[in-house]
Amino acid sequence: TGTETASHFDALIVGAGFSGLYMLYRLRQLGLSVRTYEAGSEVGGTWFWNRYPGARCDIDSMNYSYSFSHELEQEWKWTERYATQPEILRYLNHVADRFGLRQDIQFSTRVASAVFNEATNRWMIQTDDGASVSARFLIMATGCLSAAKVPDFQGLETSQARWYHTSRWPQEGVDFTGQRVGVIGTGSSGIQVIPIIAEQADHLFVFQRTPSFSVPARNAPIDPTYESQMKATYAEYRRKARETRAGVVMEVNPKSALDASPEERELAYKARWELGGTSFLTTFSDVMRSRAANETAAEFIRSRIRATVRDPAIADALSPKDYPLGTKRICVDTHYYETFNRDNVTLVDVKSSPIEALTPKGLRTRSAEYELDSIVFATGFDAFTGALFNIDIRGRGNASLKQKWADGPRTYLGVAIAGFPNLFTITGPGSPSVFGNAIVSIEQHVDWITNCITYLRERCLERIEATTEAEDKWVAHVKEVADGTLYPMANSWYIGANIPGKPRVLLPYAGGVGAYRKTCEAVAAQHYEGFSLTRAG
Ligand code: NA7
Repeated sequence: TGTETASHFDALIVGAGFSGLYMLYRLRQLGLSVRTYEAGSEVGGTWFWNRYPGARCDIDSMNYSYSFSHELEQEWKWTERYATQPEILRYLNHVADRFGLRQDIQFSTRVASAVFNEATNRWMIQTDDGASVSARFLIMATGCLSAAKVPDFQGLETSQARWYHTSRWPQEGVDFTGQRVGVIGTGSSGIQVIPIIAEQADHLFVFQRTPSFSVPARNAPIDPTYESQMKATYAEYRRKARETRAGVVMEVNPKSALDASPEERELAYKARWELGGTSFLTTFSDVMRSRAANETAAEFIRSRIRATVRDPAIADALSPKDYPLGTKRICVDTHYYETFNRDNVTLVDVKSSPIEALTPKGLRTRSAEYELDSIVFATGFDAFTGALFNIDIRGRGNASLKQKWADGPRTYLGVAIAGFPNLFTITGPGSPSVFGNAIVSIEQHVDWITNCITYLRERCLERIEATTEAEDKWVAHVKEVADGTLYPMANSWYIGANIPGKPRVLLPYAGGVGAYRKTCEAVAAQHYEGFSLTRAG
């Protein structure tokens, strides 16, 4: 390392969110020279960008946090069951300061291209400010939900309504007081922002194409007894979480929903509904496996919507009917359905009458025009591949990643790609992170990559590359597992259906976080089975 020039690094990390920060921490511990590029002006990634009002995590805060530092997890105090975006951002800033990470991060810098040089086994990286550096290892910590998707409506440039995407929210915030506001989209982001804007705006129009299933968060200040119990048993808790399907210890009822009587089901769903949060999906063992079991849980939620929303036609419009519960990510809300009882809120169905254009006054659907002062796009992300394709990544033989993945992403374990040596993707396509607590998956990938790089350095190996055979097998396995689930039945970002022209492939791995970890560990224990390793020179 000592002989390298200033523009060469042992490792280059793209992104300084949860993944990039921890990756930087681990590689620095190894004594590597590391540069991190971050597009935002601060650390935080997802939690830097998504600063719309109401933004909050849907995994409880004591789980949605790093486990790598005992002191950190003991000393940090979360204030609410579900942390708000500002609180998570404070936490990540604290982590960056506490471990002295900022000095190796260059902010407000985007990576434009990365090209693998086969003669030197190095990545040549160019940034949008024209600088170029090289690195032995290139680690994409670019996030699964970071490339914002704005539908390409006509008139986006000329509309006089101000518009915002939830994940590109102005730092100074937006005051909607006295305004006529439109929100487009009713996924997790829409469901969080809608109740808050409804309280502020003069009138809110909610443009809904597909209704979501949402369960109440039942957010509350953290109970001090719960906090001290968790902190007393944190290590044990984290160990258990790593072995679960979703990275969270939840009580999974082993019983099938179909073996329970209607009364028993009603009681069980009601209990989880009162508890709040995504554990609703594990009320019975087969809610996410059997279409018939799933329908019993879906119908319970519809009954809650009918009980909450006074106008039966609006309740009906808010009730999903076309896809199984959980196959589009379940939402967690505070007073979402109640919001539709307000006089200043109008639900507009844009499935039957799609939005056609933004107009000088607001927006136009096929059947009507809406005068709006502001428009909020809660329209989601080009998940998993969007952020990677925004960088011109070229592997061996100058082959482009975008071309290689034209029919859908191909990875080995979601962490490596044949033809792209020394490149790692943290929580890449084919890995399970988004099916649960992403932090558990992020730490697992970072640890795995750190161990892999250690292994290579100890043996003077300069290059690691997934073999095509291993990659083909993994892609086939991911597909086989996906085909055994209900996920392909919905048009969701999980399956690429929210982006016109994107191949329909289940992007995350549905085999569970615990089982996946075992597979990754076995690969490492078998001296990186499925990879080819090359010595220097
Ligand atoms: P999502 O879950 O992808 O939701 C996007 C929403 O925007 C969804 O309701 C879409 O309807 C809607 N949408 C997208 N394009 C349009 C157009 N052209 N017209 C009308 N409506 C549209 O994104 P989120 O940001 O809410 O959440 C993403 C993840 O972040 C979430 O799952 C959590 O994991 C955190 P559609 O369903 O496609 O009909």
